[in-house]
Amino acid sequence: MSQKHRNAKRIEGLDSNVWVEFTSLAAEKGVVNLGQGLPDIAPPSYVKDGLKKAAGVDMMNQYTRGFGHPPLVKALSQVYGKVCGREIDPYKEILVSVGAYGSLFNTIQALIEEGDEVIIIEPFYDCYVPMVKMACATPVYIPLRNKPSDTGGPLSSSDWTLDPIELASKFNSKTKAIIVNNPNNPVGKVFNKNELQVIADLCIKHDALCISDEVYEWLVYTGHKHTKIATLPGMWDRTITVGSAGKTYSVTGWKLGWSIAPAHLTKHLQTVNQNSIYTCPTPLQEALAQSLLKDVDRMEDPECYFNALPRELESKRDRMASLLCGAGLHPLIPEGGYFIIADVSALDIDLSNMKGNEPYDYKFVKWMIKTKKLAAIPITAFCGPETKQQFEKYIRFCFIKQDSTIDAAEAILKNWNSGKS
Ligand code: IK2
Repeated sequence: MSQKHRNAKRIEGLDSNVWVEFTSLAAEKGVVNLGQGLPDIAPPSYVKDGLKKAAGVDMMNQYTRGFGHPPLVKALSQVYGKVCGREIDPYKEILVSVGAYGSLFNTIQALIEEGDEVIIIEPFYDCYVPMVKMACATPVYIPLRNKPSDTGGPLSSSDWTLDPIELASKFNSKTKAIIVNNPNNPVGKVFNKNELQVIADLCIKHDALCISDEVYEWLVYTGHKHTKIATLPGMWDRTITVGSAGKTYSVTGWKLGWSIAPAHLTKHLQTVNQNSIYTCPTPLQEALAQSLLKDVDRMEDPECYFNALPRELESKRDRMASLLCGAGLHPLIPEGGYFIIADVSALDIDLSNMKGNEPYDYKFVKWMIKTKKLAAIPITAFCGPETKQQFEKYIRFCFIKQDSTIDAAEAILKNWNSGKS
């Protein structure tokens, strides 16, 4: 092959992708898909109607401001001004991009470079590592560590914690940033204020940035509270907070995301955005703006979607947990997000005859799709090379699904040991 046809070095080794691989396996006929984080519940009607209305206005079908449609950045500044208890400049401190992916990409391309180290907490949302590598920087991993259950009952994601001494040992003069995903995908951990304070203190001590991926910020279950790390003392100036319309309103196909950060950081993100995607679809941004404006005035109301969705999902979470327990899998009850991970080791399925040098969870999910017609996602897709063994007994199920989809999963899980499924 001609040397000129070779890939650029910065994408070397980044060709495999869990979504590409498992989404196509899960698409096989008859498979119940609890894999990718894709809601099959209906989005709120005012959100869908807003899009119809926006597309009906001629000028809404043309380009809008590159850094974010003005009504949308203004609506975001109102929502997050309330949440953060400070004024947020819609034009200088907010940037709209193509999903949270686009916002993370802008952030990492704009602020991370060769020689930098970026601390990533395992298990992590999978795109962080390739994005850091495409910026020619080095990911430095730290795993959440779990304590065994005293009771033999289900563990909570709050039992998975960072060791503060281990975390401190990862920071040094090359540390440019830490990426925090709160609530975490795939574990569902909601970092409490004390845990965030430990991270914040280290960021301040080492003058590091914090990239806080908060796409599941509204999805927090009873007894837990989401805290924005940007609101801790000394953190606003060094934090880029990332959000997603897809996750906020169950419209993942809209692919609109945003970053919120002080002006001195946002201006660098804007440089990447204007030279890569330039702008996002106007009708979607207009519809999102109108939806946020509807909700900003009723954020305390239980019927506001920000409160109604977690309520609806909490019962789905509990149902999934009990179905998994019934089939002999050991779930970790998530405090937030819409995924539940489960330890499959007690099932003792021998997969040594399966070809390929893959971790156990990859083989298990492939076996489960083929023989049980149930799709999930292997957790080692969310880990660095050193911790694959620690996490290969876990797989992740998505529970933002209609009751009928969960009924279909129930039928499979209830027949798990009968050979009927
Ligand atoms: N950050 C996190 C933590 C995410 O979970 C996602 C979306 N993930 O959904 C796929 C899955 O886990 O099954 C993103 C960022 C990207 O969000 P967006 O769709 O807004 O780009």
